[in-house]
Amino acid sequence: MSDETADTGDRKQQQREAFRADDPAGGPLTTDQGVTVDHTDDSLAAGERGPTLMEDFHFREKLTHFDHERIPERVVHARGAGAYGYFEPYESCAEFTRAAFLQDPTVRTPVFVRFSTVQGPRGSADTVRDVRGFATKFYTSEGNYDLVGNNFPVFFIQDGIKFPDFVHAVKPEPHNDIPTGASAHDTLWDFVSLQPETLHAIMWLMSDRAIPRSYRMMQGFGVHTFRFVNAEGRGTFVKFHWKPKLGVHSLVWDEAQECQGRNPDFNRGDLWDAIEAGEYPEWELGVQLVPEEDEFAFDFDLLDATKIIPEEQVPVRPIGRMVLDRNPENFFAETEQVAFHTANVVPGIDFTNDPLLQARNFSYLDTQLIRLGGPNFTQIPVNRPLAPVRTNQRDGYHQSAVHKGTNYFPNSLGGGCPAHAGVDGQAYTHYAERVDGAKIRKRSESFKDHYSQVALFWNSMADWEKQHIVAAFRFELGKVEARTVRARTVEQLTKVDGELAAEVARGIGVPEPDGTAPGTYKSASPALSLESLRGDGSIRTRQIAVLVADGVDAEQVTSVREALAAEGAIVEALAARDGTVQGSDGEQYMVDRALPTVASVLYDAVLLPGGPTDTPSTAGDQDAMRLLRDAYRHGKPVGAIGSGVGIVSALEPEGLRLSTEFHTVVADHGVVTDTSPGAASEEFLRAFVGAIAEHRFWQRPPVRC
Ligand code: HDE
Repeated sequence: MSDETADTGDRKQQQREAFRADDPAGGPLTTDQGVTVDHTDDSLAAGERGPTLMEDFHFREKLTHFDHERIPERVVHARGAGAYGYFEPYESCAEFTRAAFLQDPTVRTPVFVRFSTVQGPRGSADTVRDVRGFATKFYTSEGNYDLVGNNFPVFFIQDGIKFPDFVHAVKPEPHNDIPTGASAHDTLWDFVSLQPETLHAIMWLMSDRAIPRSYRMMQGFGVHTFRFVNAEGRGTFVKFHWKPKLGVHSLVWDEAQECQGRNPDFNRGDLWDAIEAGEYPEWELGVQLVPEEDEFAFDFDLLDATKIIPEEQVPVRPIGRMVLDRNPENFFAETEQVAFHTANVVPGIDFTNDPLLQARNFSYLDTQLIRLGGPNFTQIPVNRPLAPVRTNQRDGYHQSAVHKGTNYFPNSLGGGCPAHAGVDGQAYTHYAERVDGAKIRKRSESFKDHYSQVALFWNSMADWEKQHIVAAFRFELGKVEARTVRARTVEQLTKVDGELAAEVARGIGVPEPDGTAPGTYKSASPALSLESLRGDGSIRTRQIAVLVADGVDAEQVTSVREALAAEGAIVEALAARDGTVQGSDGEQYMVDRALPTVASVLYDAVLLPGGPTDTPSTAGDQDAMRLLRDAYRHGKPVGAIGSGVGIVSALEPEGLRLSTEFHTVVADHGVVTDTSPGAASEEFLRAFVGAIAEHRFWQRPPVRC
């Protein structure tokens, strides 16, 4: 029904050719020394069946280089995907910060963003239950600024000294290196049950935020309270928020698990394909600003990274937008070697005494020295600032600059260069915060409330979100072998909300706690619910499966396809076999994919077209019917036209009740039917597009979560 698949193949080939054309030399294969090689398929040997010779420098060089191709993966956030783009502010933020890239709406600052999962190794699947990293490098005119955030606004611990403990607990267990990319195991929950400061982030981890539909559809947060500093030296506390234009959407857990097998590259492929297709993902950068004098105006500590500032208390103020419009050309060179660091700041952005942030300011440089093999990783193109770099740092592994002149300061022999910036306001000056105190190892009393905001999050969830959270707790704790750990976690949950604790306990075979009364903490923040983050109602880049078979009304399919494509959706015709199907008009129509190669979890919605008289043979295809059933169970929109409506009735054992009302077009819990034959009506298309924009229909019985 289309020749898009062929187009994709051609596009990839064109890309390869373009990369080749980039090589100015063209020319034949050489060694690393530039010596031309005429033969790379057989090693140099003493006779046809003889031993390989040491003097085969080409063979030795080739294998040696191969043996050294890998560098240590990141200890956390090992698996990721990156893209280039730009950031532009909406207006000058000079009132709060002197950062140059936040002053002028006509100035675009290039960025590189890397999204990641945390627990799994480089080769793990994308759709695991996990936090997602959201790290942005701004190549500003004043040097590189890195905003190294996550898609949760809170972290699991308050002080960085606990990071190795937390990461050891969540990573695979040391004796057997199991599980990969999963948190459902004893050591994590042992740690959680003993360390209640983890609970707030754990609630986010149990929520649908931990299984995003797409990197393009998740929020990002700077997590810590940072400090803006303006030209007069006045500081303002700031929290950073990224909000996706496409809205925040998630998978359901059952689907996420299947997707790990069907397409382990689900999220990275989605980002890559969208950018290749010119559907550039976009986020709005927002800030919550708190004047210095209000530092103690909250019932939590601004320096505590396990707390949010509720948006109802301090609204998020949009200050700019970021667009990602270019894929990297080489994953290793760019995405693997990019080195983010929380201490990469520019004038106008400063730190606070958040003990988690302070620890990060040590850790990132340290980790890069081991990963990238020495101190010169800032010379790697993806890490190199666009701003001029003039230092007296010299030599070291992988030095690629040829430095000239003096290498110390002060000097007279080098003309005093590079000189200090002087007092013209260009240089980075640390915010002169007054600090005094005794040297102690002690957590501040103001960090001690570990429950109120966990309850705030729980109270803010819609009913379906609460059901998903309970199901996630049951899944995770149900995999914990140690019953004492299960019970201790439930005990912790009783301090958040009695009903939550009881619901979890019921599913995992531990005694229900006494006192199942609703929690002590009553407040809610509607901004935390996915209900309030649906986006702009567009269906751009949503993947729609159209199930076709011989006898299908091809004209109808073409008209729906065109209508959905006009809304920006990506439509694929799926049939039992690749190749063509015979339309009701007797013509052959191309299909995009064979059903055995795909699955419902790879699509956002399903459409069943009809035939002019009979139900097309889709109904007899097991793969097609499975795809339809899975889509329905996962709450996805289902559309059916004409005799396609008959096929949808196969969902009745799943709980579907097709309406008996006498209306041609009926939309019921995301099942949109049009019983009239022929081209799809405007009314049907409107209702189907609306259902796709809604994303999922949680009230539909029973959505598997
Ligand atoms: Fe990280 N973190 N982190 N982290 N983190 C790393 O740096 C660390 C924390 C985050 O795509 C490492 O280059 C400590 C919070 C992202 O390359 C390492 C602590 C947040 C990425 C490190 C934290 C993050 C990292 C591993 C507690 C959200 C991936 C490789 C004090 C605000 C960046 C590397 C990329 C990576 C240390 C806590 C986000 C080991 C010690 C909180 C997105 O340095």
